[in-house]
Amino acid sequence: MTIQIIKTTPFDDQKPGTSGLRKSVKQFKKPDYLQTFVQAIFNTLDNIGGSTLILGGDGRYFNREAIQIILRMAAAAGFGRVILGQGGILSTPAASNLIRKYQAAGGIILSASHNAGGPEGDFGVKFNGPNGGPAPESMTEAIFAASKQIQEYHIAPIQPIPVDKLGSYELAGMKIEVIDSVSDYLALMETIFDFNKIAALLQSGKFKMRFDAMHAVTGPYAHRILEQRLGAPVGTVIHGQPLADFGGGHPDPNQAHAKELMNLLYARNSEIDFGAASDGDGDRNMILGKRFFVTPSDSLAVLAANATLVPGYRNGIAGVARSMPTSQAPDRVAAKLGLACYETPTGWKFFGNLLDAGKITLCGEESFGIGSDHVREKDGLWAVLFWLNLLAEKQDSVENIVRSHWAEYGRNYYSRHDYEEIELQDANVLVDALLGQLPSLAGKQFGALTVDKADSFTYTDPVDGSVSKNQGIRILFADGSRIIFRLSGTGTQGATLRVYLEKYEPDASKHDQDVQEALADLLAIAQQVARIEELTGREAADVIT
Ligand code: VG1
Ligand code: CO
Repeated sequence: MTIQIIKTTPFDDQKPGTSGLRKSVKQFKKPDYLQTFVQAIFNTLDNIGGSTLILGGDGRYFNREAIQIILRMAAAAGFGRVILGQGGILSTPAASNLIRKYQAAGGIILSASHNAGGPEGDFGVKFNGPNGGPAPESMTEAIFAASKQIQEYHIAPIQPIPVDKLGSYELAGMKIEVIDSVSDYLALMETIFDFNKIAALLQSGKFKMRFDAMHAVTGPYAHRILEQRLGAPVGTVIHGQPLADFGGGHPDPNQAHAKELMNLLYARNSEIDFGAASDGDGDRNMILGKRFFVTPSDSLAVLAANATLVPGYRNGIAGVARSMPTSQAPDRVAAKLGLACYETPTGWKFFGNLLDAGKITLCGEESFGIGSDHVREKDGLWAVLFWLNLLAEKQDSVENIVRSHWAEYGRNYYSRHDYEEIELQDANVLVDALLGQLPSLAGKQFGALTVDKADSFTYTDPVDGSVSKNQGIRILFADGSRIIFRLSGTGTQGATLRVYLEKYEPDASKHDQDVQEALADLLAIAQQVARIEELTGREAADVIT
């Protein structure tokens, strides 16, 4: 079959952000837009000939069309085989697992994660390398450079592949295997967790949970694993059917967007003991106890402190890592257990080297993402199973487990305030003004707080020595409190300013404060120093997590 060579002109906006290329569906549907980016990925790969590519997405609008296009381009590029999730569905962690398991050259995951979907929503393309993890910065930069020089792309003629039917197909000499999206992932989870203990808990009749799949990719995974394999009652999984527009919602598992789940757990007479949710592509998680919210930073700390209760980590963990804006709760656990603790920039791609080198076993981000060395992505359902395994072992409530953690390690009050869709220009002025102030901030007094250090975070990768600059502005106080400012790298409209607030409280008699009240003085300092209202017109954040 002849491969078509299509002449094209490059786009100038295909720079991958924190997690792949994310744009509106409208942008992705522009003629040759997707094709140009996919060709740019292929052009930066060596040794494609005969190798395997993993392909799937979170099922959002445009997923199916994009898959047919990418299959034709993969055949033209010379891949020997594509392994495709049935119906074009693969969660991000499941794709990461398949890349590793089948020794693929890499994978393409179609998702804009927690961003809204549908014709008016967003679409995204991520490339993961042979270790199963997001392409490192050196590679995303090479892809961007290639995208600006594309003059043509290569594509096999149209030959629709029946992606809903399991089986093997052929396209222009390339093999396509449509596989069950869940089986390999479920098999991996069975090697890590004590499924018998979790099943006993879920079937005991004394413990009720709800998992909110938010009409995104984890629906099929959660139905299979929680209800069918572990025997949780039918109805445990809510919003379990993936929809192209996620039912109109933001598939973002936080207190603001998982409203229905929050209401179930916070009802005065709630009978639900454990609540969890995941995002569009299945890599994020939110953990709730009865009328109790676990911050992702605390969740990482609790899992690290209790890891040896889980079969997969019985022999202990090598170390932990957290993204810079994530609270320092995990650091305290690492210190006590004598483990190394690394601080990386935001985005999972920075954990890959540490995991590959065996320097860490667990890692996570404040943005509802936690994971381990079992794959090279954060993993929502893995985190939920981890918590279930702990609950089954400890026979205690989520709230008690977290409160006794605080009693032992102290509590890191933590919150993130997002100012969404502000004018790009305003955001840049604000950041420049902040950068300009940094040299004069050290030693400055704000009420009871003294600034110890203020800088723009630079990360030097301890494995390959690569340096990433400008990864967030930090104001560090003498008592360990922190204010961090960052601009989001996943949005598609204007700019989103993220303000991260953290305050450490060792005194157990003060662990019952309202989080926002505990952080009110820090918020006031953040607003004042960054002149947020003056420069953006915003009095308060749009989303607080
Ligand atoms: C956000 C989060 C970051 C996360 C990224 C991708 O990035 O803050 O921690 O790694 O999303 O997550 P940003 O640049 O908007 O702050 V996902 O679930 O969208 O792959
Ligand atoms: Co995600």
